[in-house]
Amino acid sequence: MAASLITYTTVVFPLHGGDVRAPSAVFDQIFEVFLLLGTAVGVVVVAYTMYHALKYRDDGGGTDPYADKVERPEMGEMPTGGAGGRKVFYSFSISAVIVVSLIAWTYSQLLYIEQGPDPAQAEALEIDVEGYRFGWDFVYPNGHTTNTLRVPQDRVVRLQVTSTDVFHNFGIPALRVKTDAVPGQYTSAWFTANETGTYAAKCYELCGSGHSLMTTDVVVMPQDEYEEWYAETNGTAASGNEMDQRIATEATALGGAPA
Ligand SMILES: [Cu+2]
Repeated sequence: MAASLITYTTVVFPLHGGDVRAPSAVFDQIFEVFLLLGTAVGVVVVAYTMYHALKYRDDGGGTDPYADKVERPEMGEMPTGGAGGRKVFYSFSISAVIVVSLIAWTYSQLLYIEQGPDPAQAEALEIDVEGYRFGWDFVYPNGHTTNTLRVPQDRVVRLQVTSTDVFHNFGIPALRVKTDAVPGQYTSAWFTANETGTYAAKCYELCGSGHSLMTTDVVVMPQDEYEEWYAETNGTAASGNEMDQRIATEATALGGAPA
C-alpha cells in the first residue's frame, strides 16, 4: 500500500519541488547571517570603545589615576603593552576566521544558486523567456506562448532567457530571480515558488522608451489548477487578449496606431 501510494504520488506529481530550497530562502538567509554578524561585531566594537572612553576619561582633576598602572606611550615611540602582541594576534585571527568562513559559506550558497538543485531530485519545468521592446514572451514545452508567466507552486522552474532585439534583463524580485536577456544567446535562471499568488516580473536593463512599462505578472498557481490550465493551452499562440496586447505594445513602440 505504502509503496503503491509512493508510486502513485510520483506518477501524478513527478516534478515536485516543494522540498527544494528556494533561491529566495537562500538569499534571505545570507542577508540574515550578514545582518546578525554585522550587528554583533558592531555591538562589541562600540561597547569596547565606550567602556574604555569612560574608564580612561579625563576626570578634570588634572591627575592621571592610572599613571602608575599603565605605561603611557610617549610621542614618537611605539606603544608598549598589549601583552606582547597577544591582543593583536587574537583580534587578527578571530577576524580572519570570521571573514574566511563567511566567504566560504556565502560562496557555497551562491554555487547552489548558480547550479540549481539536482535534476534527479526535482525535475524542472523548462520555460523559454524572450524579451523584446517592450515585453516578454514565455514559451512552454508544448509551444504555448504567453505574456503572463504561469507556474505551478512548489516546482522547480528553469528559465532559458534571451532577447529578440536589444539587451534586456529579466527579474522577479520577490522570487529572487534575475538574469540577462541577450540577443543571440541564452542565459539560465531558476526558482521555485512555495506560495501561490501574483508576483511582478520586470526589465532591469534600460532598453528604450518603454523600459519602465516592461512589467508583467508571474502567477503561481496550485499544481492541479496549473495542470488544468496547461492542458487547455493549444500549444501555439497566446490567448487572444494577450496577443492583442502584445501587438498593441509593439505598434505603439514603433510609433504607429495599434493594429
Ligand atoms: Cu527591457
